[in-house]
Amino acid sequence: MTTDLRARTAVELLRARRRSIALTDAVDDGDLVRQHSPLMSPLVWDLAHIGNQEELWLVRDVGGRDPVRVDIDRFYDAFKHPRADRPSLPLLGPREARSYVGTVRDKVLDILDTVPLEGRRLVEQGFAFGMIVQHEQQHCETMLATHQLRAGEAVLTAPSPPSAQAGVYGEVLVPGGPFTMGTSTERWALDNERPAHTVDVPAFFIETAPVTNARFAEFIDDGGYLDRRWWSEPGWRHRVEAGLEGPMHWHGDGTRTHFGHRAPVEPDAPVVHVGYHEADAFARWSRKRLPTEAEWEKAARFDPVSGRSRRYPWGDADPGEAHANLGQRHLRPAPVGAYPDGASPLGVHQLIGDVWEWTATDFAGYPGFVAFPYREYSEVFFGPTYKVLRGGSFGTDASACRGTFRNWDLPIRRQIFSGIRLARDPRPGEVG
Ligand code: AVJ
Ligand code: FE
Repeated sequence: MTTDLRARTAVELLRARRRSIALTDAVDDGDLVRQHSPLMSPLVWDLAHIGNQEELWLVRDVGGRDPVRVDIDRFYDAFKHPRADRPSLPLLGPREARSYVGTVRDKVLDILDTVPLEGRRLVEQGFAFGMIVQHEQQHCETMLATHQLRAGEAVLTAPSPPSAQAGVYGEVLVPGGPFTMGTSTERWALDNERPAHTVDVPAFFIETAPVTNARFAEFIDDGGYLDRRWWSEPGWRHRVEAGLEGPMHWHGDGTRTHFGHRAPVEPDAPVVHVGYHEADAFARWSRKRLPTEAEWEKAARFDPVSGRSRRYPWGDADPGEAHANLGQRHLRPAPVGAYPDGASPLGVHQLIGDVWEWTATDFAGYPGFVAFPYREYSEVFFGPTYKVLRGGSFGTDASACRGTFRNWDLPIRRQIFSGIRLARDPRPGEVG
C-alpha cells in the first residue's frame, strides 16, 4: 500500500520535473535570464525557486537533512521580492540552477524511499510531497504564461486539441438545496480546499460551456469596452487606465498571438486571457452574471441522483485524455463540445481544463479552515483583494486540478489562462 504510494509519488515528481526541464530547455540562456514581462519572473527564477521550495519542505523539514544552499533562500522567497524586482537579484545562472534542482531532487528521492508514510495526520502521509509536486506544476503553468508573453519566434509546439461537437451551447438548471463543498478526504487537497462542509445553494442556471471567442467578439463589436454601463466602478477605472480594448494577445483585426504564432481567433474556442473585470462586464452585457464559487462547485460535483459530490464532473476517476484539456498536451483551449466524456451529470461541459473560470467570490477560508503547512500558502491571500478561479486550464496539470481545487488572482490579471462561464438566477415562475 505505501510502496504503491511511494512509487506514484516518485512518478508525479518525475512528471513535474520533465515539464520544468522542457519549459526551460526550450529557450537559450539569454531568454532564461531575461524578464519577458514585468508581470513575470525570469524563467530561471522559477526553476531555482521550485528547487528551493523542495529543499525547504522536503530536504530540510521532512528529511531533517542539512541545507543544500542556505545562502540563496532569501532570493527565492516570493514574499520578499515582487516579480518585477527579481531580475536584479544575484540569482543562480542557468547552469547553477539546473544543477541545484538536480542535487535537491536526488536527496528528495532518497528521503521518499525511507520516510514513513502511514501516520494518522496528513503531514505523516506524504502530504508534503504532494504539495511540492503541485507547487512545481503550478510554476510550470506560470512558466507557460511567461512563454506566452515572450517575444520572438515560436519554440513550443503541441498537437491541436480535439474538435467540437455541435449543440452543447446552452444552459441548465441546477436544482436548489444543500451539497457538500470542499473535501476532507482527497489526499493531496491543499489547506484552502478543506474541510468538507454543507452549503445550501438556491436553484440557478449555468451555461453548459465556457464563453467562446465569437461571443466575446460580439461584446467588443457592440462597443462593450467603451460602455460604462456594463462595468463595475473599479473595473471601469482599470479599463480606462490600462486602455483595455479586448483580451490580452488579441490584435484587434481578428487575429491573436499564442506562443509565438499569429493566427485567426477561433470562433468556437473558449475566450482566454480576460481579467475578472472584463468577465464581469461581459456577464452584465449578456444580462447574466458570473457564478459564485459555491455554484461553480455544485455544477461541477453535485450528482442529483445520489445527492453526493463527485471528485470531478464525470465521476471519481482521475482525469484522462478524453475527460479534459489539461496538462499542456494542447497549447490552447479546445472548441466547446470537444470533451463530451468530461461533462457533468447535468450536461455541463468543460468545467475542468481549457480555461480557468472567474467566479464572483472573494478568496476566503472555508468554515473550520486550518492553515498548513504554512500561512503563506493561502491564508495571507484571504480577503476582498483576490477573486477565486475554478477548473484549471490547458496549462494546468491534473495533479494540481480537482473539483475542489481553488485558484485565486487579482481582478486585473489577464496573463493567466482565464476565461468566462456565465450563470443567472431563475426568472419568477421559471422553477417549479
Ligand atoms: C495558487 C496559482 C495563485 O502562483 O501565486 C506558487 C501558487 N504558491 N507558489 C501562485 C503558488 C506559491 C499560486 N496560485
Ligand atoms: Fe512558488
